[in-house]
Amino acid sequence: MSNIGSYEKRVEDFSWDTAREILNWKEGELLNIGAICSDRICRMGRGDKPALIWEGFGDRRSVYTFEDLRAYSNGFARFLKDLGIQPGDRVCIFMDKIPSLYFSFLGILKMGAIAQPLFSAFGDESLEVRLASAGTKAILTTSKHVKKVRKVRERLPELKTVVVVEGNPDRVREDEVFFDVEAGPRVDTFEVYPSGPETPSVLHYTSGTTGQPKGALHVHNSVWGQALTASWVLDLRDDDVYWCTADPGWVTGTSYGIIGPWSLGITQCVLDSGFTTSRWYRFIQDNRVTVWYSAPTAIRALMKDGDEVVRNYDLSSLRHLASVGEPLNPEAVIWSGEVFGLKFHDTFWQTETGAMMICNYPGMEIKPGSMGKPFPGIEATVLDLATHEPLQDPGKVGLIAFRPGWPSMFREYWKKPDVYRSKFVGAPDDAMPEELRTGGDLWYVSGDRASIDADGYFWFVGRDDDVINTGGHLVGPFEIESALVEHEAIAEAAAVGKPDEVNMEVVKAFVTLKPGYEPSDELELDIMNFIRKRLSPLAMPQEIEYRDRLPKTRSGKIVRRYLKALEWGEEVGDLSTLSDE
Ligand code: 6R9
Repeated sequence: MSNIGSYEKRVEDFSWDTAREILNWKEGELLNIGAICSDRICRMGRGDKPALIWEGFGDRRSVYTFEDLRAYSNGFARFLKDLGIQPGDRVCIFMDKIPSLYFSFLGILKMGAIAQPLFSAFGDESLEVRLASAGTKAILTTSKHVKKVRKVRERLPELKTVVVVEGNPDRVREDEVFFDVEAGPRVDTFEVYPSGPETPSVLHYTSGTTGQPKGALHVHNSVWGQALTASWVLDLRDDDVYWCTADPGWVTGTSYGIIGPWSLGITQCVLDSGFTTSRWYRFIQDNRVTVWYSAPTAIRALMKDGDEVVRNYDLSSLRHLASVGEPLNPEAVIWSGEVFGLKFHDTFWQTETGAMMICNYPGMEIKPGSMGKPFPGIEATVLDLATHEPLQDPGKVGLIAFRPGWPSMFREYWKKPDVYRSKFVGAPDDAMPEELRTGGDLWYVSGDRASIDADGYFWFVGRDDDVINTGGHLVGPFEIESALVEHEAIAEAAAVGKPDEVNMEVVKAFVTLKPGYEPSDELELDIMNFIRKRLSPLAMPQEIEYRDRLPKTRSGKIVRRYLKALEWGEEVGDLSTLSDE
């Protein structure tokens, strides 16, 4: 029997109190994610249980118990407090998936600051934009990545402290601090910050179509959504060994690579080495992984390497598989059923939603290609593209929307109240704050299109904007275009997603050159590297097309929509009619 049991019954009887019951959490108890994921598990007598099984490149392997997690997160909390970090300050975590990432994440929350995880493959420009926006006070990084911080530090007056948590202490500069939590004395007691449900916890940057990335701010109350979905969708149980393949630089890696599983006291494992099919299968085999949460791009890459290699490993420990981040194609669901004897269960959610929203549940029939049904307690619909009225007819395509008020909903875009407001429709502006808590008549509009079939299953259609989804990672075209026009040869640029067999989409750039520059393969490589270093390997265009001019609206805005339609072989319409709508 799965944790969820009957989906219909859970929908009928739903209350978020069930999350508190599962954790045995009583009203009046401390609500701090850092403590809930470590101290609380120890207090319940499970301190000796492995919390983190970590493997890196080569043969590096460590196992940490919940007691270790408690002591090392205390270590970070105490250290940051002694440095003068205040509750509410933003503390960035900029490192690979090393154990200190996990310890410091909980430590930051324990001392009341806001954790701002950033993907370690980000280049200096991606880093700078996000640190400047958040007014980040301190950054935790490693010798491997500190160079990128040094490059931008003088342009970030609010960034007071740079901490190197792993690497060579002798190479740390005078204006930086070295802190190796495992080398120091164990910190057995730390007075955890008395956060409440609405105390900010995590700040995740996510890309939109226009402007630079926005910081989605979450609060400690999110834990109820993350814990309950981890229990009912991932079906996590006490004796599981769980593997979430996502990096905590992205929301899946925090909501389901830290908070959800550890709030339930589940053992999880982390693989901090690049992707190869054999390494992944060996990791599952050696650690006897039972529940595996991954992404369509990874599944397609495994598929490409064939069925033969699967038979070289003993993957019989696996009992439940789930996926997130991009449309999960029916072939991948069917393939996994054949080779693993288990179907991947698709889940749909966003940085903004903080937890799973539309899912396939253990025990419910999977329709391959469908994202499943709304999580119990979540009111979901599709809205008419023009009128924003909920659509009644099955199969009609509209905008996926959710009734506000679920515990893990983002509470703001950092310092961008107008953009936040613009994500909600259905009520006058002044009704906003109160309605956000109660739901009222408001809908949160996700920015994705879908239809709902007669059985209530949701079918993903596509994004409603120009954001590029490459291998489950969102990249904003504006950020890429801004970086492109900083290249000496480029006059104008447009970035769009182009279809890709494994990654679903990859970035393609259309550029016009400044006088005196000629298109060449060499220039193309130079531009690609320029973006890879400044932004990230994900944002790097896989193809650059030189053009004499770019399609524009009458007022001179570049029309990405047109270029994208060309790439996808869709109807492009008559350019002369383009207006500024
Ligand atoms: C958790 C996460 C969110 C966007 C979302 C949508 C796409 C996520 C999906 C999916 C189709 C799924 N997306 N899950 N598309 N099927 N099951 O990925 O958060 O990085 O904010 O991305 O990803 O476009 O709006 P985030």
